[in-house]
Amino acid sequence: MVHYKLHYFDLYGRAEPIRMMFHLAEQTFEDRRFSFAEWPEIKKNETPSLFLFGQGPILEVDDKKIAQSLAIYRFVANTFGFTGFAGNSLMDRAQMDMIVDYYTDYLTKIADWYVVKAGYKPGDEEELRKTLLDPNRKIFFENLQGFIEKEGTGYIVGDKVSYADLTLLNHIDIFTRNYDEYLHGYPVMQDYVSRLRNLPLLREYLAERPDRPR
Ligand SMILES: N[C@@H](CCC(=O)N[C@@H](CS)C(=O)NCC(=O)O)C(=O)O
Repeated sequence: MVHYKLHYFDLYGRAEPIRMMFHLAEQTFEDRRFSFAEWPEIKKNETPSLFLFGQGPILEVDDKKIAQSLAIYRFVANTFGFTGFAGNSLMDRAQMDMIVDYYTDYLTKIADWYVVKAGYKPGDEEELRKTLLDPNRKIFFENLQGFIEKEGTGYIVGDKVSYADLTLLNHIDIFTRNYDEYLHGYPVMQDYVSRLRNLPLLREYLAERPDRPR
């Protein structure tokens, strides 16, 4: 049996969609979590033997290691079928990759707000929210709402929960913990997220997982 071990901070962050997929696939895995305080020592001792590029997450699959969260998402998605049922096409996969790549562009644009909000850097959070986050959020959510409505299945692509849905869900989950009006004014996003949260195995996981701010 294949042994999976995930190494990451004790946060949702970039690792949570991986944890969600393992849970939805009912696949056991080792979930090694460490604190910010422990990280410098771990990084010094385990780079590059484990942390190939000196960062997490890392997924160990037996004796192989995968770095880069999106590469891990795609590997786990392809392994467990979260890219859709067997009949789904390479085009569906490209659409999922497109959505996730678009999401990472958005994250890059609004990162200055998030680092201030999360307390990683000093700055005027309210000002950054008004001038940076809100206008970019509007474009991002209006585009996503268009995709969700056009697809008409409750999922962003196809007719089955995919790694793209879980990436968006995790992002929205983290951001609403930091900005409780994050989805206000975006009813299609609200419905979409609440449907995802209520998928049977996911609802159970979300209720039982450790509660983390980020
Ligand atoms: N592009 C990488 C970015 C990885 C990354 O920035 N990891 C952060 C945590 S979210 C990290 O390990 N930071 C600690 C460090 O750089 O020393 C990915 O998607 O995995």
